[in-house]
Amino acid sequence: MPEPLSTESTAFRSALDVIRGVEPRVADAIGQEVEDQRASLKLIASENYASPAVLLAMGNWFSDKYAEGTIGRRFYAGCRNVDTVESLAAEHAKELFGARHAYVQPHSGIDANLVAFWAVLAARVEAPALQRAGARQVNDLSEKDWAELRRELGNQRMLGMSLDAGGHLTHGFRPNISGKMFDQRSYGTDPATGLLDYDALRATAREFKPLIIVAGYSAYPRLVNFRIMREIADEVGATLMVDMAHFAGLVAGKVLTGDFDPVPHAQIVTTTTHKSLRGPRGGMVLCDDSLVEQVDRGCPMVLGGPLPHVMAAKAVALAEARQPSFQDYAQRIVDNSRALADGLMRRGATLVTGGTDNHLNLIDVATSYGLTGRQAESALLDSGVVTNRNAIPQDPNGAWYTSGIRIGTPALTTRGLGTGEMDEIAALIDRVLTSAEAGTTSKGAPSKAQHVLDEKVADEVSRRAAELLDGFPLYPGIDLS
Ligand code: DSN
Repeated sequence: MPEPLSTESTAFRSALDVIRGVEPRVADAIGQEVEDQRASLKLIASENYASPAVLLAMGNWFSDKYAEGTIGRRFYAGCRNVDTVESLAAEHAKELFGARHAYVQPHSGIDANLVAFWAVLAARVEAPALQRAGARQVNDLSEKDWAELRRELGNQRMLGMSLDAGGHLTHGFRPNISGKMFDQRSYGTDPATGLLDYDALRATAREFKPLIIVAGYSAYPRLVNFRIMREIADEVGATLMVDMAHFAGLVAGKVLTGDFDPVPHAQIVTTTTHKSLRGPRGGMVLCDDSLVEQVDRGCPMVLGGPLPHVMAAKAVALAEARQPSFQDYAQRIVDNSRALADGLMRRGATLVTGGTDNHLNLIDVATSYGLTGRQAESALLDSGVVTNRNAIPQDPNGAWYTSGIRIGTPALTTRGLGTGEMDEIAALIDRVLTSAEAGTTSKGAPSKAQHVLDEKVADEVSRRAAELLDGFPLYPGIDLS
């Protein structure tokens, strides 16, 4: 007798059947996506696999509801069920992170950062201006006072981690809206060690006197001491904002505690919910008591209508992250990351900072293998290993071609791979990158984009990667065939 189908298989099969009845190509693409993910050795540091419960919480009638405003104070009627899921998500977030306040509406990391920037501007620039003018709100200001306030809002300074040291575009860089809003200056890492240079940061902060210091990164493989960051911020009168999008799962899982947990130290903390935290695609803001009112104005200040179906999924994911097993997961992410670092370095690779303390590694592929990041990324992809290129400090190849490959362990750790498999993955990466060579353009000139890789190597590594993955099936309880 055939085995009965699991509840999860039945749920996803039925959902796909319903979709197939309207637009079969969408159902096919969804089915193909899970097949592709199952077949991919995913080392992208910002990706993960959400649980079936998180995925299912997103596909429902909450998607139909407008709910601008906050819990119990909406611009639309009929929001009691949205209030329920938003309150649950916020309560779980507060408990999980020990935060005074949680705002779970942001749709993404950039949205969460915009909410945070405008909250700080509202508290520190707008509120004093209103008080000086004896006005309760901006509509009460004279044209002259309003023009003056707008000038002041646009004339503030931000200090953020430089992009090539691992910072993020949304931390005040010109191509992003944050760079157009703020006069930004960057802090970097010590060229000798690759580690954050707090003394240099302090000196820059004293001289530049920013309104906001942003800490947090998307490609720095070490810990940040948030106690020192807060000391520096306090000394120069800045608000400390931490973007923990990459490492929120390590904070939730109590791997990052004390000086390395941003929540007790920063006035405001932003995150995405879909990276190491393993929730649905979305964002979140945590803050202390000083910014609650301003953070809660995120929608409609800078956010479009909240996505209640995603807030429902955030509540489920945050409930999962409060389980003891999540702490074990978070520790395994870091153990795996260290094992990958050791395996690569033992085979001769140079890693930025000489290793890792978190979920990611940054391989200097120019020094190690004579390749650009772009060439290394493509050679690895040819061999079934999915990574992304990333700039390294003082990158000679710039932000497009880069000299680095960023690799992260949250996704493969969710799949169950452990330190033994990481050593084998290090061997596969090293095999590909020692075999790959820089290619040439169609006119025979040296190219930073093209690479040459023996097909036999690509096939051999792809085969071994597939065998490795076969031992750790993704969503083993779900059969769509
Ligand atoms: N896209 C995220 C990352 O890969 O780090 C950040 O924007």
